[in-house]
Amino acid sequence: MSLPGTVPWPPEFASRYRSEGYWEDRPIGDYIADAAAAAPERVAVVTPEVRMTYDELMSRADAAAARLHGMGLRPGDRILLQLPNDWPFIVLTLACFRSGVIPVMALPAHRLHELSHLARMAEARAIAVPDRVRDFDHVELARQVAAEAVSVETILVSGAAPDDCVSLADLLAPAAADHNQLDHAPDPDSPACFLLSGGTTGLPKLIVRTHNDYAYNVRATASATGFSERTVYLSTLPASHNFALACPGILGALFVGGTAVMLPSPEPARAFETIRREGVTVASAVPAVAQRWLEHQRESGAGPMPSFEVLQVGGSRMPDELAARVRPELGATLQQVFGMAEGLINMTRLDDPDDVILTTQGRPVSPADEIRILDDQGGELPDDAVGSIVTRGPYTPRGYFQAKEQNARAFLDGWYASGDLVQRRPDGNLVVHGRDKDTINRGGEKISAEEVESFAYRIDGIRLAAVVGTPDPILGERICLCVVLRTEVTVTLDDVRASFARAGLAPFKHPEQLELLDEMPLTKVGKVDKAALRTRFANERLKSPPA
Ligand code: OOB
Repeated sequence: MSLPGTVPWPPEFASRYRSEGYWEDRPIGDYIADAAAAAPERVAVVTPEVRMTYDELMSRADAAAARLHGMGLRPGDRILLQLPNDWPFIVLTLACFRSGVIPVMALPAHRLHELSHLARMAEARAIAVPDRVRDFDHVELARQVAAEAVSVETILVSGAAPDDCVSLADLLAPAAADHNQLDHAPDPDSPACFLLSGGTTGLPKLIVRTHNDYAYNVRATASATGFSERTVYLSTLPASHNFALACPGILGALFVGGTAVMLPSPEPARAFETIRREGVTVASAVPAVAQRWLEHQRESGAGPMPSFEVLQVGGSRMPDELAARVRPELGATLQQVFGMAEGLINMTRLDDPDDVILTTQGRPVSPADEIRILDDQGGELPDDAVGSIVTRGPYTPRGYFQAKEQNARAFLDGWYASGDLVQRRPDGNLVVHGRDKDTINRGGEKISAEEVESFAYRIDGIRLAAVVGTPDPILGERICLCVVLRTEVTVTLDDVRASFARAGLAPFKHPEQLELLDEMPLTKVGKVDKAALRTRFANERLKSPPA
């Protein structure tokens, strides 16, 4: 039986995906257990402090799965997971996959507003956080979330756990000799995890990924990226993001018996030192990070990284000039990735000609991915025309969790409309030209304009607010808040940012540019003319450096 609030694939599609071998009817944990059985002593996970073998990884994850069960968490129950890039993220995620408990993949930067919304929407029974990150107290944050979301009964803490919380060090400890293992495996059609949508409307939505579909996502991308047991994958992007988790990412490395290396941030000196020391073969980055890495390599003159074979770049459009520098300056093959947490992943292939690798965002990883490029009226466009992409396939779910209304808008007869404006070349490769959704893509972080606007309206003195992305040389886009004030009040960018922080909105959503207008430009139908705002403020000086 499927979880209430989820949208299954229609039976004819499900049976085709099975018979054609995309869905193998195995829970995700089984793939990793196979890799562990084949080479128990091989290193599975590396962090700055820890090296963990496959044997230890499975022992900890299976013991934790049984302990989760012992705590009363049953298949289908949800845990809101906000853990930094460190080994507890992997062990707890795998324990969930083994037990059927569903991790909800929050980002480390999320704050009270986002986490309490996610906890309520997912009806999470537990929340997992680190004790502190830099000077921020995540335990206190988790307590506030638990106070706002009645379903949350347990706070799991990595690091120093106070008395009212459960220690992740205990929960994730290896099995004792007389340890009982769980005797049931989750249904492969049940949810493995909930990912977060970038969100075009005010509130982020939950994307249900089943064991069958997500395992295939991992296998298909691992094959397109040439993953094998000699792969050493470096994750510096948040592990809870689909790109770093499963495209092919950490799970890809663990499916094939390779090694997953994690760092808490993409800071270049440490990333390069790690690439050299651990013999990293593949890393992934958003364009803003790729640019920092290229600058660092130029400035430090640190020399070659012989093991480094592939740099995957995606999350936002990589400028062609940046793409052209990857191979000559870093010595790695560039793989462009145009993907989405909602499913469809496009990749350039490692042996593609330069023209494809440097100027396109690749093609679908599965022969069963279907794509249409539509005009404004919903008619299908021929190759080379730019239009809105819609897609369906064996790892693109048919709807968000408990979201009838949004599903009616985002899924057209089962086709997911991502809101991206795309051109399909006759050779099948896609070029992303922009988007027709009201979001800002700030260095790969997706921000809903509507959500930021709703927080601006909480500020006394702001009569009208509109949020647009304006060009930023590093991040691609930054957040520009355009407001019409009430008469005789002033509001500064600092006021806005302080108010957003007090309201508990994640820092990456705080405006970086404030424009005061006498009146809001409107389109002929009376909507805010965002295109006009974008053009008008595109060249304004940056009023505050990006955080
Ligand atoms: C990845 O996933 P999300 O869910 O954070 O964001 C998806 C959206 C896409 O709809 C598109 O607007 C944008 O991010 N995007 C790109 C892009 N890759 C993603 N826009 C232009 N060029 C690209 N290469 O961002 C994501 C998920 C899995 C793998 C890679 C990225």
